[in-house]
Amino acid sequence: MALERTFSIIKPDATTRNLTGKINAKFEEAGLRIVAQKRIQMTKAQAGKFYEVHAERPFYDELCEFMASAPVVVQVLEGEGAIAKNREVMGATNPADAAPGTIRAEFAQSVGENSVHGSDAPETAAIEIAYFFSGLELVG
Ligand code: RTP
Ligand code: MG
Repeated sequence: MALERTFSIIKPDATTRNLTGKINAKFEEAGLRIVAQKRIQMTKAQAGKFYEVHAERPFYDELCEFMASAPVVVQVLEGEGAIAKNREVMGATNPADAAPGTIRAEFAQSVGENSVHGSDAPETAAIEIAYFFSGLELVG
């Protein structure tokens, strides 16, 4: 499998509970390298653009409100098959369905406040990385 990069967000429910380090430890234990990382607070409009694909979903407004409610940590993770590996470490969207030991099983509070985001495909990973990071900020 090829070395790949994926985009990750540690969401407001996790940053406000001081879980950034514990979540990063899960990534590193799984062999994912954090090659870029910064803590930012998004506006609701910026969150809305990021989650544009979900604009028609009933939870869209609540999701954008939540993502702008407190700081998030945006990051780029690198590793062999990083996109799939990250989603495996994250666990299912709904923490009630997440496998034991996954980030969402251990830390998520609900299907909405589920601690992490991870890209779902190479195309979305590239778009999402470019939305938050310049080439100069990516140091492999
Ligand atoms: P993400 O994009 O954040 O990595 O999560 P995902 O792929 O596992 O889930 P997705 O279907 O893309 O949904 C994006 C985010 O929207 C929130 N959500 N809320 N209230 C609800 O029923 C509901 N469903 C989804 C979650 O924060 C989810 O991660
Ligand atoms: Mg998704």
